[in-house]
Order: sequence, then structure tokens, then C-alpha cells
Amino acid sequence: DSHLDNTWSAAPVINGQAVNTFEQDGANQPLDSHTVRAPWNHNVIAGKVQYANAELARQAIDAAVAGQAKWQAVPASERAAILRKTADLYEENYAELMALCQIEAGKTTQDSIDEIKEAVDFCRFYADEAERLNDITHEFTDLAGKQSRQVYKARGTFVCISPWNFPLAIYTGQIVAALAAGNTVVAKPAEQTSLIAHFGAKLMYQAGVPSEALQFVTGAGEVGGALTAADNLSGVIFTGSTQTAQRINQSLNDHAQANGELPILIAETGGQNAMIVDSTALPEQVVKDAVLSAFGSAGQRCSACRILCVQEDVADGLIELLQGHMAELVVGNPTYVATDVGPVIDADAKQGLESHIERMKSEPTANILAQTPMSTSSVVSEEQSTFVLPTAIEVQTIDVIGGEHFGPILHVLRYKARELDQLIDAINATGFGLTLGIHSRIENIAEHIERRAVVGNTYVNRNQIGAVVNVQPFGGCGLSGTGPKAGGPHYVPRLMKLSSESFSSAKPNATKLATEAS
Ligand code: UN1
Repeated sequence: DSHLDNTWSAAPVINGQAVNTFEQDGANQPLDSHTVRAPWNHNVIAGKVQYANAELARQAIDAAVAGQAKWQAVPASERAAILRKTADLYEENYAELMALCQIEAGKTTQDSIDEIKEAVDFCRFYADEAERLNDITHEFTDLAGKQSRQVYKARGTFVCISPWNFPLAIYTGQIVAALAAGNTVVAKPAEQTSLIAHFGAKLMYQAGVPSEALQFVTGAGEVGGALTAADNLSGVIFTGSTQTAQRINQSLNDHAQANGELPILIAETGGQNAMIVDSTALPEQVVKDAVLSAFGSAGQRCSACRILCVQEDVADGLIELLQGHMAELVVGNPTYVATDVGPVIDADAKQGLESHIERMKSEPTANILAQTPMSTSSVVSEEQSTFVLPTAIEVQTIDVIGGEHFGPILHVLRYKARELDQLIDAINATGFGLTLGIHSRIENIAEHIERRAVVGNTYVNRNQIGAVVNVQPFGGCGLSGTGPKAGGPHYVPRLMKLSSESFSSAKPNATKLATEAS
């Protein structure tokens, strides 16, 4: 393993201590160790991760719960300063974060730049939120002159479970939102992207996040399951699959019955996102936006466009443009600046996506329209990597697609102008409600679609990915998530509780002291 010396490593961090072993039957056992390989070339080793286990998960929760009172007492302005310092350190460590985005997560150069920028934006925005909410006090006076007020307070300890597709941005966004609110955090990043998460945690500690306020655990489902089964949590922030969110919800309910408190779940989950294109849309613009939305980030965004719905009058021409654009995509090594589409995250993801393409090939009503080959200028060995070729498939119905396929696969569906409402209803009927693209030059039509669609984020005459913090607060409804929208003004308040405090007009100070002491 000597060649690992120059690579990254990650292990759980509990109360500031790196944990490499755990106790079992009175003896110290080493944690399970995993080698992380670049998804675009398995010979490239990114580093080594030691996974936590259920026992360490419980220790991490208890440490965060024990640290709650101390972190909550830190003034909002100081919490905000620490988050702003985190943003600065992320920017100062830009080169290393870029390398981690590319080598561990297989992100393209542009996606990696955007990733770091978004993480920095989350830190600065939620820092502002900490201060804003601290200043907001709702004051009330009754007719007899008695005073009462409402103030925001921390809730307690949050578990943050983040995905591999935004291994720094969403990971950081969840944590800093909870910290901004005065909550303590146990963070469990996706097991596929532990290295960048660990590096991010190190920068947060360096910025001044106290070791008790942020506990860091690595690992997969076993660890996540143990975290969400804890009976002393105040909430869970989760981004990932709808199924996992449902399991977490169940676990929270089961364990809440035991101790009486119901932790909140903030879940940001899947999508079956459509782009609706009518005959007045600008074809070149549509194709540019659809290709970016479907194949950017190798389609590994919950916001990605999965179904391009084209009014039949213009469908043939649009499909031809789409085929032309797809032929121009550069698929290959994500560290080459010219690359548009990198690998998918791992072999499981590749296998699931390719089996969907195979199923569509044998489906009589479906038709493969285009598939972009690997670029010869950025050759990587296919056996040593996890590439899925960008593929466009024409389908006759949404049902035949069979749910969300998290990768570079775009379905194309023709619709008749008079059946627009049925189309919107069919999109709504998937149960998801994350993003919707609308391309039309008729304002009334765009507005009509927007009103009828049940969806969290709509994008008109543009692409439908890449929501910007504090510009497009992001989040879905239905099977796509619980809200509130990340990067918007309702997010941090949801992580806090509004406390109503009433005072006797006769002795306001005495009453106030009594309230605070209780
Ligand atoms: C996700 O893919 O898990 O707008 C959600 C966007 C991103 C999506 C994040 N904010 O493309």
C-alpha cells in the first residue's frame, strides 16, 4: 500500500478525534477499510476510507447531543463568522477540492468548479440567515398592555445524510444550515465520496466549528440506519432516493414512539423531470438546453431532464437537431477540459442504467434515437471505468420508462397540441414533482403549464439544472421531497423552533428570567 501515501484518507471523527478502531468483546478491532478508485480509471487510486459502524454511529450522536447546549449558546454572529471562514477556506483550498471532485466523484472540470462555488454560496448564505433569524423577533401586545414575543431557537441534534452526486455542495449545505440554526450535527456523507467530505469537515473544524458541534461518520446503509434509529435526534436532513427517505421516515416514527418526540425529516429526493416544448419554441435553444439538462453531470442530478416532450408538428426536426448535438458530445476522461460527459459513479449505477437501455431496446414501442460513442481523444479503458453512453430513446408513454433512471438517458415523447393537459396530468401522475422545463414563446401557454403542473421548480426557455443558492431556492414536492427549499429563506427557519414567550406587564424582567431559566 505504499503508493497510497500521497492520496487522501477518511475516517470517522468523533469529538475531534480520528477513529480507526472500535471496541468489541473487550478488544480493539480495526474499522473496515476501503480503497477508493477513480470512476473513469480504476487504476487511479483516490485514497482509503475507514467505515464507521452502528456502535460508532451511536457514539457520534451522543457526542453531538452532549455538545448541543454549548453550540447553541454561541452567538449567531459568531456562528455566522465561522461559516464565512469556512467559505474562505474552501476558496483557499480550491485546487485540492477540484482534484477530489474529479478523482473521487468523476466530475468534469466545469461541474467541479460549480460544485465548489455552490458549497461556498451555501456557507455565506446560511451565515447571513443565522444573523437574520437572530434579529427577527415577533412582538405582540394585548389590549391590557401585556407583552409577548416569538423568537427562533435551535432544535437540537440533526443527522445530515448527503449524496455522492453533489459530494461537497449538498454535503456542506446540509451541515452549515443546521449549524447556522444552532443545532449540532452528525454528518454521514455517501460512502462513494467520503474523501472529499472528510476534507470538507477538516476545513470546517479549521474555520472554527467546534469539535462537539460537528461529528463526522463514514459508511453506508448500516451506519445511516443506526443514526436514524437514535431516539435523541431532533431531525434528519437527507438527500437521496425516495425509497431511502421513506425508510428514514419510518425509522424516525418508530423510534419517536419510544421517547415521545417526533424528529423532523427534510428530504430532497428523486425526480422524473420533463421538458415540454411547443411548436413556437426556438429549436436550437431547446436542444442545447435539453442536452445540458439530460447529459450534463452524466445525468446524475435529481433535477436532470429525463423526458423531452415535443409537440408533434416540430418533433422530427427537433429530433434531428438532437441527434446532431449528441454526436458532438465529448464523452470520456472528466479531467480533460473538453469533456462534456464523464463516467457514472460506480459499477452498480452503470449496470442499472445499461439494463434500462437494454430493456428499452427490446421494448416494441420504444426506439433508440441516438447514442454518443466514447470520444477517441480521451480514451479510457471501458473495463477499467464506469462510463454509460449518452442515449436518447423515443417512447410512446411515460409509464413505459418505469421510474427514475439516474444517468445520461433522455426519453423523447411526442404530444399533440390539443392533448397538452393530458400530458401535464401524465407528468403529474408520476408522483414526482421536482423540475419542469418549459419551452414556448407564448406566455399564456407557459403560464398555463406552470399553473397545472405539480412541481417544485419550473424553468422557462432555459435549461432546468443548476439552481443557484439564493436565486432559485431548490426543492420538490410529492415523491421528490418534503421542502423547504434549499438555498432559500424558509430553509434555516425550518431547522429552528419558534418559541413563544409571554411576560406579565407588571414584572417583565422577572418573568423573562424565569422563562430563560426553565
Ligand atoms: C440533486 O441532484 O440531488 O439544480 C439535487 C440542480 C441541483 C440539484 C441538486 N441543485 O441541478
